[in-house]
Amino acid sequence: MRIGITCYPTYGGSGVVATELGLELAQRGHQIHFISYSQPIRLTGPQPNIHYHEVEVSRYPLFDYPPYDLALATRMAEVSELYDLDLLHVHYAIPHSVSAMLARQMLAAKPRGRRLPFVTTLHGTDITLVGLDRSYLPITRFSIEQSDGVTAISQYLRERTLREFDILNRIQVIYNFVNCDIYCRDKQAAERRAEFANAEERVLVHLSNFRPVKRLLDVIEIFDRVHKKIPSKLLLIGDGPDRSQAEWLAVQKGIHDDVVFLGKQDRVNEKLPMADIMLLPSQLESFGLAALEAMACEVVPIATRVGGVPEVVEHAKSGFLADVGDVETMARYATDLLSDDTRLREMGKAARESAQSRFCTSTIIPQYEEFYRRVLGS
Ligand code: GMT
Repeated sequence: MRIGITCYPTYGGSGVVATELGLELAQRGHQIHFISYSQPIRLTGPQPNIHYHEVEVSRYPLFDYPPYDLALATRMAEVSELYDLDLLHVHYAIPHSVSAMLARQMLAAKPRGRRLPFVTTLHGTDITLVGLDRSYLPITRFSIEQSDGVTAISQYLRERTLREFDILNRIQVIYNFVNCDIYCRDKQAAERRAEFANAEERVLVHLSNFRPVKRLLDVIEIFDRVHKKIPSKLLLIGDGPDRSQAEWLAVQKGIHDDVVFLGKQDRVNEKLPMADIMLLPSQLESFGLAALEAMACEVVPIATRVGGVPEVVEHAKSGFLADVGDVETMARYATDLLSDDTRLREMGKAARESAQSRFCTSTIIPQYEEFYRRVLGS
């Protein structure tokens, strides 16, 4: 198939999923065309069957708000025509599904008009935060309803979308995935870990875009409590609005030297296996891709019992779940686990086993291929 993929190319779960999906589909022989305003962060270097088309948004003094959605729609239609795309797959409804809808209309209106179906994958904040804003809700609902196929990355998100958007179309759940051959505890992990921690220290990790929904300050609070009892380091992967507040909190608590801000990383698979535990104390997660990637690397997630996270992390088996803001309980789970080497390794293995058996690429990618075939009516 020839598939156009559009996503936010920046540091965020939906862009990561879209890029990894494109890479996996390309490996299976599909022609993948990424259409976006910059190259997705996990798209590093040239790869067979992968093409990238940049969307240029021209600036004009009149445009206080340059119309990216329109430039995107134009580029989508152009690329679809030039490369004879079978369909467009957009990740994150706003504004991508609106642009895809316009591109579909543009191609249909041509003299020898042709069908260009589009699939929308809902990721989370496009529904739970942004989508419920009154200024976006009607257009988001409309573009979802207009989609030729809609998928959601968890049951939670599917149900919430159906309930709050009162949407008529079918929404299929296709879970996020992880490539367990790439995400694993490789031999080099121990060497890399030695750069940050000595042999007696434990390593905790957090990976996100440091937005308020991730509750980065809770990560520091939890680590502070763990650090008082167990020699340890905290690795923070990512960057975003809450970084400087977190840095200050670490300074106030006197743990700044043991909190390492690694910044945005594109090879997360090389960083995660250095850790023993991942902290994900989010206010809300429709899925929690970071937890899944950690699990594949035998890193035990300690997360909040919110959104779709309980569909990914099984409490006391493949990780631990607690209430939002309950830093005491999360710190206790971490301290207890880090004090028991055998349990820590057993749970790490159970986490990987769960990631492998339920969310591996070999299970999930064929579900997307089947979904596309259905949308194309073949
Ligand atoms: O919150 C983020 O990390 C970014 C956001 C996005 O859409 O880019 O993530 C959402 O999609 C991820 C990939 O499907 C999910 O793993 C996250 O749980 C979801 N975030 C929220 O629901 C807050």
